Amino acid sequence: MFFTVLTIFPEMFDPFWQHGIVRRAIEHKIIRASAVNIRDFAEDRHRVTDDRPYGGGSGMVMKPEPLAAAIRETSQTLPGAKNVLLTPQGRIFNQQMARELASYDGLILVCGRYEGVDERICHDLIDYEISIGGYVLTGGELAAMVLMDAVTRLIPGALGGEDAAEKDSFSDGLLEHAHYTRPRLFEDRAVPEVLLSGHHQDIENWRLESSVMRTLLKRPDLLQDKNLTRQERRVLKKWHQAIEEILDSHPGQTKGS
Ligand code: 4FV
Repeated sequence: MFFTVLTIFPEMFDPFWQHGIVRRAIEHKIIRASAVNIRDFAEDRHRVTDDRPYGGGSGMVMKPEPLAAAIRETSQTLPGAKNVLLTPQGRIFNQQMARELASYDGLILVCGRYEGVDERICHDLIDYEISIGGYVLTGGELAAMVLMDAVTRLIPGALGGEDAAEKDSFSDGLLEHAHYTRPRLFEDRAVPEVLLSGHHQDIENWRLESSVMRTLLKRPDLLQDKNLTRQERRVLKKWHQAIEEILDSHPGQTKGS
């Protein structure tokens, strides 16, 4: 995977590329990443990349010429790459989209600043408009980092263990199970015994139940939109049964009251 970021602040990406799994992925040539300064494509001697909005109003807009030149020049060096504009108008980024983007050889990430980019850039030069959330940032750079981070960890070899990403939250449409590590006892809170048992099937069953119940409690919407497996249905039925028994064990109180 080859990431190229188009931005007027390329230096913002240095610390991002020098730490953790992204750094390791670059060192192991699992990904390649570079930042291109849009200013380098501005024709005028002041290398201006923004101008006042037609129709008046506050703020500035990113000029189409430097952006178009930067996108076209970079696309030539990255055949088959998809052009992504980070913008609040985009589809909300999620794990499914991260998997889709990770399937390409290259991604050109266009980072807006000011009020945004001239609309004519979106028409012919952008394949994906993506938003990382329903809020407004001062620039697309942080959104580009979020996207690169989520996509990088899905590139085979980036996470070390081959299947690590398969066990992700959202990989099967559920939140991840609870995680524990040493010490066994922390402030009088013990690690669930089953995790110390070495009994892999019991541990797997516990983790599935943990995932299903955490998803039910924290993100029930995820359960609504997914096809439940037989095991997941069995977990929900077990808890449904338990709740019914509790309700039945309170005589005098009618169903549904
Ligand atoms: C944004 C988002 C975002 C809008 C104007 C940059 C800013 C400024 N990008 N997800 N939310 N971008 O707020 O991706 O140009």
